[in-house]
Amino acid sequence: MENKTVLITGATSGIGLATARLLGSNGFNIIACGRRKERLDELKNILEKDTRILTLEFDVRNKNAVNKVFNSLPEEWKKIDVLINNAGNAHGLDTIDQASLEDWDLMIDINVKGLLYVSRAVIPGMVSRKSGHIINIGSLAGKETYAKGNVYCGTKHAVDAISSGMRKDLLEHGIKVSQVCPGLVNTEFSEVRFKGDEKKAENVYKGMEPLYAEDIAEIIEFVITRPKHVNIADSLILPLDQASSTEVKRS
Ligand code: NDP
Ligand code: 8X3
Repeated sequence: MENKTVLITGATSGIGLATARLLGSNGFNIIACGRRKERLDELKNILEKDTRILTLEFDVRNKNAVNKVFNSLPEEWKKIDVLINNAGNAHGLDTIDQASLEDWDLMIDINVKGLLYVSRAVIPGMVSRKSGHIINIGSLAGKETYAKGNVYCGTKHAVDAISSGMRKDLLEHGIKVSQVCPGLVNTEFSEVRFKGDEKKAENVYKGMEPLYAEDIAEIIEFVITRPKHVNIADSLILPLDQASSTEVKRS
């Protein structure tokens, strides 16, 4: 049987990188996306020993760039079987009266509009083939809110609603839509949120064992490899040390 082609946004670090490495080493064809070219090149060097890999360098916020990239995909890469909408970050952790408008723009533009631009470019091909699988990376922050998480939580609640709406729109076309929602995962996420402040980033995971990117990659692989009639519509994955956004057991 022909190997499936999986497109992963945000494949240069954290959950996206671990997923590309796991799926690539298990024979899936990989389209790895991100802005950091050197990291995409590095991933390509590693994975091309095991599988076929195409790297695409673009910013998901740039509607024109997204359209250009997808309109000029090489013929043999046009059939995308699985889309993993993973690119995203939190920017800042501030109260609603003090947060920066730039941070809000970044989160809304990347986590919501970027996900939509890529989806809109990929889904019509799935519709015409009457098959495909979209996996949106949501968050515990899309199921509840926490102080100072205002707009990040808002974007992840939007991913939750968009995932559910997508599933309804794509039902008649035989396309699966799944959402994978992690709690605390130790990636570059907190470094990005705190704009490179390593001390603040480390404190997020202090005295507790968070999830690792590889844990979520394994869940994503499980979601993708279910039988044709089974769709894992939603999933919430927490570390043992976390019960909610605000209830974390620390030593
Ligand atoms: P990382 O910071 O490690 O990875 C983020 C990825 O997103 C990078 O590959 C980055 O690539 C990409 N990205 C960011 N901005 C853009 C952009 N404008 N255009 C294209 N790509 C972009 O974080 P995680 O792996 O933790 O995050 C992945 C997803 O998981 C996110 O959606 C996040 O919200 C979600 N999540 C994370 C949790 C956590 O605790 N870590 C928990 C729950 C959900 P590059 O910079 O090269 O463009
Ligand atoms: C990332 C997890 O709790 O930092 O989505 O918002 S959290």
